[in-house]
Amino acid sequence: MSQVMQERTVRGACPHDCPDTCSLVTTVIDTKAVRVAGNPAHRHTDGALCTKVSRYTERTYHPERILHPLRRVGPKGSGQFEPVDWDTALSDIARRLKDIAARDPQAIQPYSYAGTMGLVQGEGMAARFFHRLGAAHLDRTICAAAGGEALVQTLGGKLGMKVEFFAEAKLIVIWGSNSIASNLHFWRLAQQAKRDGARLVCIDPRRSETADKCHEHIALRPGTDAVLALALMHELIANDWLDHDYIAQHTLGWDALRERALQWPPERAAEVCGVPVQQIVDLARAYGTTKPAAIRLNYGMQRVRGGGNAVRAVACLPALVGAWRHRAGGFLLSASGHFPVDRAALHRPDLLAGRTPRTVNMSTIGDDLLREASPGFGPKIEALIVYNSNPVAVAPESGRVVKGFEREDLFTVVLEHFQTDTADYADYILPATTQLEHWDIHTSYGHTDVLLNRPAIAPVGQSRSNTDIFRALAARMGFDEPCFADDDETLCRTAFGSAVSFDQLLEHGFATLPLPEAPFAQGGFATASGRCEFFSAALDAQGQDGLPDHLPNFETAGSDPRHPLAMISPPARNFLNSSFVNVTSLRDIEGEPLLEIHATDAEVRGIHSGDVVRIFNSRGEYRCKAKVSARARPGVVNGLGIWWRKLGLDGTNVNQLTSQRLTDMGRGPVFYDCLVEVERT
Ligand SMILES: Nc1nc2c(c(=O)[nH]1)N[C@H]1C(S)=C(S)[C@@H](COP(=O)(O)OP(=O)(O)OC[C@H]3O[C@@H](n4cnc5c(=O)[nH]c(N)nc54)[C@H](O)[C@@H]3O)O[C@H]1N2
Ligand SMILES: Nc1nc2c(c(=O)[nH]1)N[C@H]1C(S)=C(S)[C@@H](COP(=O)(O)OP(=O)(O)OC[C@H]3O[C@@H](n4cnc5c(=O)[nH]c(N)nc54)[C@H](O)[C@@H]3O)O[C@H]1N2
Ligand SMILES: [Mo]
Repeated sequence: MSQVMQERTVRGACPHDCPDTCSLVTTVIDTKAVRVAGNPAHRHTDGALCTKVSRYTERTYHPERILHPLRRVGPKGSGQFEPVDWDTALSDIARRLKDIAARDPQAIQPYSYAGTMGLVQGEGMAARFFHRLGAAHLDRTICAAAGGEALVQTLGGKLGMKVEFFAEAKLIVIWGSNSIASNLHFWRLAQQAKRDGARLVCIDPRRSETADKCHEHIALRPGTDAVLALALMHELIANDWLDHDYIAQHTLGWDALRERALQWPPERAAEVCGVPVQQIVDLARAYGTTKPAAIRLNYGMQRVRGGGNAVRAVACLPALVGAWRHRAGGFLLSASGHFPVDRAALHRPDLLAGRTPRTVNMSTIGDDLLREASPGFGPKIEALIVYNSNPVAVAPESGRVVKGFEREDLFTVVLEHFQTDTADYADYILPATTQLEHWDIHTSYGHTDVLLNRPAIAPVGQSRSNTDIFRALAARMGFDEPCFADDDETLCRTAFGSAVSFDQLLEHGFATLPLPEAPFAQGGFATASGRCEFFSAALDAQGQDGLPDHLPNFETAGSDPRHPLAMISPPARNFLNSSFVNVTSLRDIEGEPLLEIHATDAEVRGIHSGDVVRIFNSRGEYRCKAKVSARARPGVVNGLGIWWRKLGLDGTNVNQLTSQRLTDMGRGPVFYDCLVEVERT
């Protein structure tokens, strides 16, 4: 007797922290998702997905998926757990949180980032829960804080070109971004422009996959982008490749910026950046004389001390040449400021009822977990609720982070799909649903469409969505405000209110924001002055330099003879931060953790490809295999991440070496501002 198989498709959204935010079509047979594909009807996705997300079913049905709540039985970090039922887990967690909250709710620390970018499974119900509790706030700085603040201070928000028009540009500068790895759908547009005759220039210390495919690669030293931008300005001024009219009408602080830029002739900049003078001169000529010219930044350049200043310097360039006048000219780092999200309705800060809890910076969680109570800091952190993040692997200076998570007097709850490095340190692990199993609604930072994600299958095992877990915890804490009864579809509708048609989202899976084709063609910047602020009065008032400048790295090459090499640790193509590292087919493509090192640096150290090396500095050490490679420039080693510590050679990863110092703006981390030494073991 043959059974009739029920096949259907469900439209969704890729939840991952990537500028592309793809529209997904999941094929379900009976109750099982069998295929996840890109939606051909969504222009930006164009029916294509990256290798990672096309394996999404492998992740969802992974044999190591956590399927029921787990309670710790071994020592912290040993990863030994026993299954418990939901009722036992939730009641015990609520009891522990109530005890702490009775003393001071600020001792309870949420810790979350962008495991899912969804507005609902992100902070939708979680923020309500923590606001009502009066828990500490988390400053979510780990990725984009410096660049984000720089955009706010220059353009007035996370605003920029509409990505689709890059296809029409005649010059595309890809600056601090490995688009092929981390922004694949943008790369398709860049290729289209290239076929139509555009010149592509890549600015990156690493000879990335993207650099390979551009006409020109400028391999500057990490943390020297502001210098390069100022030298470009110098040449624009010297050759009068300026749009004087645009500058006069739509910018602020030109005379002062001009003076600063004139201090950076290409010869001086070339010394600091470690690149040939001619490359700077040629790029300036191309940028000054090609129309339309478009710059695609991503976040690579802002993970150093002067990251905010660097982004500001680059963000000034389009106004100087009037590139914004054309829809295919200008600049894009993030588009997320275009979305009219009603965060107050979603997050309900009114539940704080006048309380103003302290804020802990996620980028210094290592130090902060080890801090005692003090008047400046407030109470010692007694409980940590982690969701959508894997801090033990991704936060800087993991030696300190691990020490913090090891504290016997810290109560840690981790909502996860897998037993990550962080989950190993939990007192309770709560099994969370994946994107195929829950509702959500998404903005994007690389395009300007809203996407709806509908559940394709029922929760796997006993997993529950983040929202469901926080609703259940709220009930056990006795929080009886009606907002804790909102279901996920209601939360999806709340995110944009009437600003976006929910019917359209239900029907198509996405909705395009009605935006002008060229955001600043007639000025109209979102700053206080309405102009592109070369000079920022707001920064000046904070005691910062009001003009963009070069702030050398904390750890500049040559400053420490014991640690002469700079290390950067950008994303691996087949992982998404530390997500997917446990998906076998993707890990097989990446192979193993590697350190790319230039032949000259390898030779003086007697290092050959395949040797196990010890990478070390004053913060710690980490072992992996070396790969002698032209992808590394002299003086800079590349440790592509972010591997799970427990899958590495010695139970650590690159973040054992990175520091907890913070960027000039936004209190962000400085992952790529890190000196090391490397030796053969
Ligand atoms: N496949 C894949 N895609 C991803 C991710 C992933 O892990 N894997 N991560 C996602 C996330 S969270 C983010 S934030 C983005 C990150 O992606 P991007 O924003 O593109 O930023 P990074 O990957 O940090 O760095 C991009 C490039 O900047 C270079 N770089 C390092 N230091 C400097 C510098 O000082 N100056 C310049 N000009 N370049 C520098 C690096 O070598 C790298 O090639 O990508 C997202 N997409
Ligand atoms: N050395 C170095 N370190 C870095 C970086 C670097 O370039 N170099 N990049 C930094 C950057 S840009 C970022 S954004 C951070 C990223 O750091 P994180 O935001 O922590 O990202 P992931 O490592 O992907 O971990 C996300 C976790 O969330 C889980 N998750 C996904 N969806 C859900 C869900 O619906 N519910 C629950 N409960 N869990 C879910 C996943 O299983 C995964 O383990 O790392 C930073 N760390
Ligand atoms: Mo990120």
